[in-house]
Amino acid sequence: MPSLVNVNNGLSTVPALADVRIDDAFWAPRREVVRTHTIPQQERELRTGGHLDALRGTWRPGEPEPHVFWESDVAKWIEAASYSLTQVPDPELDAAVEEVVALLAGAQEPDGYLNVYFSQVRPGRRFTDLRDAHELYCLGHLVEAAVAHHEATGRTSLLDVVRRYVDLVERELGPGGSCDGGYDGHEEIELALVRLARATGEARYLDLARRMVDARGREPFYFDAETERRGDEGYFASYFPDRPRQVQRFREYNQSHAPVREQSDAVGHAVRAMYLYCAMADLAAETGDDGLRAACERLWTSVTERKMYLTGGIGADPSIEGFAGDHELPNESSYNETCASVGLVMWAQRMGALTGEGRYGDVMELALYNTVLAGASADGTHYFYGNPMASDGGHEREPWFGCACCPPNLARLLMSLPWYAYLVRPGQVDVTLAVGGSARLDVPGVGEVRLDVATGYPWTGDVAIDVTAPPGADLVLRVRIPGWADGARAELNGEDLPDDAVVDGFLWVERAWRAGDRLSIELPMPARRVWADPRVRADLGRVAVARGPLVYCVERPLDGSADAPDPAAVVLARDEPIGTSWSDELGLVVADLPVRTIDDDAATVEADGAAAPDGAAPLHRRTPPRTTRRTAEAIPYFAWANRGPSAMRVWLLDSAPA
Ligand code: FUB
Ligand code: ZN
Repeated sequence: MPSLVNVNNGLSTVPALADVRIDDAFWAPRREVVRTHTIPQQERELRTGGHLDALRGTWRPGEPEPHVFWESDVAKWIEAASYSLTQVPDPELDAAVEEVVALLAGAQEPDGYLNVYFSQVRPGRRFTDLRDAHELYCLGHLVEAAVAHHEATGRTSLLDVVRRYVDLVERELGPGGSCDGGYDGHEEIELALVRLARATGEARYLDLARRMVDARGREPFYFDAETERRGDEGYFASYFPDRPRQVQRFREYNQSHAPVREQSDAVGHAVRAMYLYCAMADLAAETGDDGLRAACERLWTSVTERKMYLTGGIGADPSIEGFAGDHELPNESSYNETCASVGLVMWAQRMGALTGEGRYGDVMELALYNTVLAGASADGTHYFYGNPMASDGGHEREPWFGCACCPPNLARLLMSLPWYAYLVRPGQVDVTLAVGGSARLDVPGVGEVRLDVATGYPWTGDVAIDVTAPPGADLVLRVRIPGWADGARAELNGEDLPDDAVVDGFLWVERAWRAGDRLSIELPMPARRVWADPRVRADLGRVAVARGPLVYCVERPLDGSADAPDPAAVVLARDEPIGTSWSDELGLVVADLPVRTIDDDAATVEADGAAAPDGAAPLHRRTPPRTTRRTAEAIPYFAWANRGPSAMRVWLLDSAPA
């Protein structure tokens, strides 16, 4: 059958990871922690937690079952490790990756099928529960891992495995196949197939991705048909007992409530949504599909203008790990899965590539520097699954989870950071994130361009870029100017650039670059107050603090190790300046907030002589609590919960002027 689409019509590409060096004071040490602590710790968890044993095929009835999507954890770890290997050679890690690849190859059935849960625990039931059982989701992660592994090592061992599996899936999803017209209940395979098409140049993978994207939500409804064929309620029946009665809610859960091109409201499980939207944006870029692009733009508005937390967290509703209604953004119960923000970063990058607009990079940066970074401890070995906006002390990061999707997702994102910093288009380079280091970029129509970037970001807003391009070649260099950066200034070789050089959120400089050319940008970074749309009921009367791309929070370690007020009792003064300073102890820029704290009961009651007859503090009283003027330290949100159990709040009480 002739292909419906061509590969590589997408006009933008990301750089090879090996061609970008990151050596700044912020990202370089954090990525080194991922390389030296996170990836090895996750390998240990995979070895001791059963993931690798399951691939050895030693499971016997009566033993604890392998998890239905363990392959995805293994795959994301291979992906992170492969990205790391492109940047720092590590024979030990390389050997571990090869061992795991060999285990995957050994677990593959002769016809290409690869999923140990169905091979061992439920033989004969493969592809009968696409809605719940995650087979194609796992395949998607395996495909991403295989492409990463191939690009890092040049080996095709894993790529060969996954291509055989994709061949099988292509047959089974096609006419007369066991799941003809199907698609997965957890999106991921679609974006992975686009990656596979780009890596191999084979358009049939794009066709398959588009078939699945377009089949989603159409009638006759695939998931009903497979439920009827299967004769039971599916793998997640016990988790969602209300599903038969709440048909619409559970169609929304996996975004199958309507054909994707007709969707406008971001609903359902947030990670599923992000991976679907990534695939839609990818397909729109590869094929020029305006219907998919328009849907992505509408969904973007829904997410970022009505359903996203200040920290770039998404998915307010824990019951579905997903979106709640418009402006429904509770603080204490906020879910904000780390994977969902990883997915948001991925989608934002794709939307920026598709449209060329800097506002997508603003959201990408927000999610990256706040929710995603908060997902791991400073030592890189403990993780948040959900990222609350407020806590009274009940949230601590854990070394691993029974459902361990987040830890390796975070690792693979941070190890592929260069893709989010640079984008190459014909005759043009976009710098979307200010990351110190250098990049060697092959720019169509220009040749090899080298950028050397020096910056103190995100602690300071200075960004200096030395540009080396082939003599005489015309190159457009675009640098994103974040929406928060009021008063940003830019100079080329010491000469001011005009304000109208900023278009679509990017500073544009087009010229035949000469040796020694330097572009210097200054992004003012005073601490700023932020208020929410009053329709966000949870934030009424509240204010938050941000500085540059970082959102701040007030934290009080419960062991009393810091002189910090109860974050719930902090009232931020409106009209006094917020100071900032570098803390050597924390290795962060902290904000010194002018606040009043609402004092504790005992002091108030005693001073007012308002105690109840038995001497206890009355529950309700006519005298207001006393307040004390003081300075409260706020730290970047990503850094909270690194000092033991702590109380924390992003949205503080606001002292509105009379
Ligand atoms: O279902 C696979 C992953 O596990 C999801 O993306 C996460 O939300 C977690 O449920
Ligand atoms: Zn997750």
